[in-house]
Amino acid sequence: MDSYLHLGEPVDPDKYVVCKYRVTTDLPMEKAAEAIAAEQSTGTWTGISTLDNDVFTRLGARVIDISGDEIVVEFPTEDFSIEVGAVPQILSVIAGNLFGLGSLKGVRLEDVTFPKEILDQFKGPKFGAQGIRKALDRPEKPLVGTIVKPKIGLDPKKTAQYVYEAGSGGLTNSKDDETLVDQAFCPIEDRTVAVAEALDRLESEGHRMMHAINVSTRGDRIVELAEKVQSWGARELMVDVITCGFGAVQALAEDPSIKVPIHVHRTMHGAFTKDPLHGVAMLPLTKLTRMCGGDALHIGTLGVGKMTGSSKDDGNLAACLGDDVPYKVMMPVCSGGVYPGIVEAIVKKAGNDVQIQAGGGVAGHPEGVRAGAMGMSQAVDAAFAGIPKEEYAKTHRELAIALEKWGSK
Ligand code: RUB
Repeated sequence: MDSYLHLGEPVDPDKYVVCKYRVTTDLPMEKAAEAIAAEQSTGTWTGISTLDNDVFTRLGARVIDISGDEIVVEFPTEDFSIEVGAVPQILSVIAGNLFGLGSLKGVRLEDVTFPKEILDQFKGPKFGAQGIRKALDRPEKPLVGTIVKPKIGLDPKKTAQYVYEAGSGGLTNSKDDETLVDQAFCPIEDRTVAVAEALDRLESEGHRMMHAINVSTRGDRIVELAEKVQSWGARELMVDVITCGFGAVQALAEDPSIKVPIHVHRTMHGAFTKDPLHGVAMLPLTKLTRMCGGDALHIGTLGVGKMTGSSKDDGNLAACLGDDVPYKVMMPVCSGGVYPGIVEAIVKKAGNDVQIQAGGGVAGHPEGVRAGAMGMSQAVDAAFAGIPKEEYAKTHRELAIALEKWGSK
């Protein structure tokens, strides 16, 4: 039986799923790489009599590069299910048992690229960034939003009032937070109806806004819940993709009855994105979310907010916006410890194709939610116009107060 090592051989991006791993081990790197390739394709911890040469050659993974602690392993497309677009089996191959191999101290899936044959099995976003922009009538500027805070506790009426104040302060988006779905203190139907009324009121006053209602629930109920939430007036849905699964995003995105965008939160990602030497980087998660149809996805704050994980870009912006895949653009969402003083820094890194969101950075403004929203909206206007925030604050008091309270970067 030949080895899984094919070092130096050319990568064939049309016939293989190509993965980059970072490996920490006391083994020779060739041995560690072979252990990963074997475990994730045709091998196991010892030789087996039932593996013939033909199967090994056709289905065996191939280690094609080892550079320092990084290895590149390619998996034949035949190793993947012929179902139409199924992430679970893909993850079992590229991000499965390998993390538990005792011979390795750490393994991190840094990136994955899929051949056309697999990309074409997925439909991508139904609306995408442009669809969201069209619905908001905001063709160029960064979108600017808030997360209703406290993340749990407000009743439907107070939630709707928060949204109305935020929209009156100029925000384009608001959302439920990741832990709010259908609790007794804020039943999802009552919240959706009350928020829809607030959005209609804002529209009658000339302001377009979306609020994402969190429909994260069990897989066999999420479509039914989303259809109900949509019928109660929701203009956007939210799904916690890690806790619900990529299939949940895909089920909603591919369901013809769902006619509103899907905002994807990534809570729990930190369990495996945070450790630079073990787990899964955000980049593969971003690529899979776009494949499955997320219209907007949290990718962190590019190194300027509170959350770690994807503290710098790490290719996530390009994975949202790039035209190297056959899908609509997915709106990158920068959120987590955001306040007006760091909006300029985020726009400098992300450009204008971004949705910038602040929870505490709006609700914590000394003059309340509407002023907090105005501060964020003014910070985005300044960044979009290329005017330094300190200059803009001279004529925009809500921004000035926010800069005074939280400073800037
Ligand atoms: C941010 C918030 C979001 C975080 C999650 O609130 O509620 O859940 O964006 O972070 P605040 P990430 O603005 O008060 O920090 O997007 O990195 O998962």
